Amino acid sequence: KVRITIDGIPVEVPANYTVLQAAKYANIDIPTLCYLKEINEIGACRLCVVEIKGVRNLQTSCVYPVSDGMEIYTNTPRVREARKSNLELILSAHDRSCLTCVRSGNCELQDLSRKFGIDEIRFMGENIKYQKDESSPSIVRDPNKCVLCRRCVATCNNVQNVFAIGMVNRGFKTIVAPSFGRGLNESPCISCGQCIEACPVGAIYEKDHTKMVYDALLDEKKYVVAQTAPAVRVALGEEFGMPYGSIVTGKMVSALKRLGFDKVFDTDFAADLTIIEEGNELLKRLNEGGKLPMITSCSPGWINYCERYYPEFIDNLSTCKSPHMMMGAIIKSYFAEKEGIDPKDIFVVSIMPCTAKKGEIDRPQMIVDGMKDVDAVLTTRELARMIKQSGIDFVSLPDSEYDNPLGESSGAAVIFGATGGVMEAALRTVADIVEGRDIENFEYEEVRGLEGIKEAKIDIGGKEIKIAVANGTGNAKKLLDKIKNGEAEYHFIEVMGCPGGCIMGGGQPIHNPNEKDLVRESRLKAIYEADKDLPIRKSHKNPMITKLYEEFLTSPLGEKSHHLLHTTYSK
Ligand code: HC1
Repeated sequence: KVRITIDGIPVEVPANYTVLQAAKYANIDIPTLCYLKEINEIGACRLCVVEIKGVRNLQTSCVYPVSDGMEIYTNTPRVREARKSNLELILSAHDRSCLTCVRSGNCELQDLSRKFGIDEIRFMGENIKYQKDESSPSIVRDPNKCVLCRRCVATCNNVQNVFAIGMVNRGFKTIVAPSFGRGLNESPCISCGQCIEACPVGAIYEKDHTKMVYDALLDEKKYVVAQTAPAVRVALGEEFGMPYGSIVTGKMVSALKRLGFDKVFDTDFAADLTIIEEGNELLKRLNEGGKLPMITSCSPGWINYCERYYPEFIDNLSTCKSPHMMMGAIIKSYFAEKEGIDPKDIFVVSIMPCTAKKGEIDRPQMIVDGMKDVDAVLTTRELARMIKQSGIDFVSLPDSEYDNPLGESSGAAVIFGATGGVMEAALRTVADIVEGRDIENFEYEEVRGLEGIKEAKIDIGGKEIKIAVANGTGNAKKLLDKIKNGEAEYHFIEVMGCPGGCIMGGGQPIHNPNEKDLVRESRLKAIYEADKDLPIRKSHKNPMITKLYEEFLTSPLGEKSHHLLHTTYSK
């Protein structure tokens, strides 16, 4: 520990702290823009400058280490003037069309400008006009809004290990972009959207599908069906000022009905269906000598990563489509048949915490009988925007139930939204099938929590099953490298593309990323509470799933399942 003073207040802090950490500890607020805890600590924006006694120049507190006896001043006229000038310099080169910006009202730069009382900008920046990059099916890049903080670059490279974007050109011409002037679609981008969550401004955002959905809702010939992902229900409320991790399932269903959807189904139903198909696929591979370890396939960011970086593991991927794609296929076959609707008139909208799902719906391998399973994907943020635009008072909405026959689901399906959830859901079912009984002890604590990689050995019917769970593609890389190097062996692996799983997907409400830990833990807790609240907590106990097999699919991994619910990948 070292003893220091900050603005005259004596504090004792660990010797490895930076000045910024020490100030936070002393409840003194220092503004930051480029700083992203443990991910991007580079002192680039210079908004966090402080005065240190005996040191001539102002120092960036996010990278300056404390030392014993240090006297720090965070609020002198010199500090205030320097921060204001630095902010004005950033603003001078920024496209300040805030009124039409997707992040207006939730922009760190806007907040800082207000906080610093910026009423004029004294500098003339080099305002080069760049074209937006709209080449990706999921993500739009607008270099005019970029403040060069590098938070997206550090997240893409250091957290996700994707290396899709970097700093290109020099001086005033510097921008964040894929290399060689390429569009995101030609880069290794996996569409996970973690860059969006890291961006302090509106320089990266999801591709808009709201217009397409409004058009479908207005089209009298279209039968418009919504389905909602597990993780949306524990985050949507945040867009309306509700506490992190509020469970708003019933209000969300009410809002979708008010928006005019003909039916509101639950992707969780299809998560249960996925467990039946994937559980049986695992047992088949274990018993008949198929490719192991089997790796889950529900996260399209992860699938993109595997195809681009680890094609040698493609045969390890489960052939199951992700739950929302299975749901689309079932809506356009089973449900259409039952209701006597021409599937070509059905428009399926997935409400997802994910940006990669926007690209997943266009995969040619997913087309069934010439039709897309899902027609549009709205992120949690886009749905919130539609609700606000429609004048719906979300917080005071009553709860509504999902429609049936595709609205009933188990607790096992809800936990899909958190890292380890798909694994636990699969174990709940596979163990029951193998042991031929209703196992009471079905909460697998070993696979819960936010550790980047979790490993366990589970006894199922006297056989030891080695499992692993990775969240975030950076962790998936570490796990796959271990397997490749012969350092580890598993039977079954869950990979989710985003750190924390879908609860932290690239389509979720954006908060200051330095509050990420609290957000993640709150949503995680909510997911397991939602599981506990449900009367049925194992996928194979969902009566609507049993009915679906009886009335339509006949058997897991059967002919119809293969046609509708399974897919292939590109090497
Ligand atoms: Fe997910 Fe999934 S859990 S991938 O994280 O398997 O996006 O929530 O919808 O499809 O069910 C996301 C979440 C989601 C699918 C399911």
